[in-house]
Amino acid sequence: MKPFHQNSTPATGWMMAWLLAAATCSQGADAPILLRDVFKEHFLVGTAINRSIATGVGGGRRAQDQVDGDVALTKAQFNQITAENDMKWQLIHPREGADGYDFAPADAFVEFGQRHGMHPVGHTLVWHSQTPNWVFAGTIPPPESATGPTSEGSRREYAGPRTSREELIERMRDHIHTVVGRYKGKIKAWDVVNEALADGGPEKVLRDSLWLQIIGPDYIAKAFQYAHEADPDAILRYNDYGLENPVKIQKLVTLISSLQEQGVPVHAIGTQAHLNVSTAGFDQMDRSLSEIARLGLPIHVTELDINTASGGQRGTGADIGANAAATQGGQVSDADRRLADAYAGVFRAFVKHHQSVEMVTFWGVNDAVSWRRFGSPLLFDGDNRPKPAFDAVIRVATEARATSDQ
Ligand code: 9MR
Repeated sequence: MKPFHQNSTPATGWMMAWLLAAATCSQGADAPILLRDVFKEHFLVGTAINRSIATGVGGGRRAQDQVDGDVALTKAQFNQITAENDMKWQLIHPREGADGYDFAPADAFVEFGQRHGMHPVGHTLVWHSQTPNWVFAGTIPPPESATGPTSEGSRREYAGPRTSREELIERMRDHIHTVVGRYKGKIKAWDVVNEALADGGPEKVLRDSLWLQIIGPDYIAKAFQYAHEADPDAILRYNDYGLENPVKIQKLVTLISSLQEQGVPVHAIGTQAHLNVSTAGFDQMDRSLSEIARLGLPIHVTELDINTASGGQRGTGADIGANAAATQGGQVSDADRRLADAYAGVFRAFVKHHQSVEMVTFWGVNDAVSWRRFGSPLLFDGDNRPKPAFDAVIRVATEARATSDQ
């Protein structure tokens, strides 16, 4: 029995009627076609949402009518939501101390999910990125090796005097207990540790983050233990990118098997699936899911998108530093058709592995709000119109139902 159940929300209002009509498959069906419905026998279908969608307030990059459209599309198509940014440490806990939390945007996100019968997922408790400096700061001088660029070659998070192992553990425990405790029973799944695996060759398993340097490798087990203490019923995920790469999958197996041997409460694997149109497809995803499934845990596809920018066709990284370059250069030729083929392939793999895959979350509602917006990586364009990739994904569901009815 899968721990998540499906939920549907009635559609109301002219905006919804328009969206539902627009989202009807171009092959000419009468009823509106909704991702959350067509895959309801297989997995939840979700999306990351930004603050404008959660609060319904436009005015930044998206005008009010565009935000209204984004909200309507979210409510119509998806039954699960993830906070794209508002639960990251930098935003929810920017300052030290009990008064240092800023819960309002995260509360709005959770309420949005509750109001519309969608499962809200928490992202993310412990990450090397988007963690404010005060978390790592103290009086211990940093080692000399910590003053240049990181061994990952990316921007160093914080290079000043550091706190002690004991104090950082205490800060992490306070953060996790407070945040998970606040949403106990409301948020059913959490990304507890995000992107702790190193990129590159097999010799280094863990990313050389400040968490690792100051606490040591047991920071990961401790984070899961604290989250479990705060909400024993929550599904606790380990989440990472690049799990299409056999070397990275091997590191995942090393890390998770070791946590399992220690009895650490890791309940699901999150595979981000930030893919590229030249390599994404059935074979790549089938191989990746088969390997991850060997850990015996449910799989959540947590941040799905497929980049069609020609500058982004190498590698499977989700490092924000590399992203600017990865979305340059215009789109690959025949991008819409290639995107449709790639999405059809990965969804065929999700359906094949539906015993393991409990949830598939797109990283954004439409191309205009995507972190990779120049790579037009999603199923809906900036006006919330379904692209050929939407039709291709729906066809996979139709074929899967036809096969299971035979
Ligand atoms: O989509 C997010 C973007 O708005 C933020 O600026 C960025 C900051 O690091 O994080 C993006 O989301 C990331 C997610 O939290 C973790 N996996 C990689 C995602 C894309 O960078």
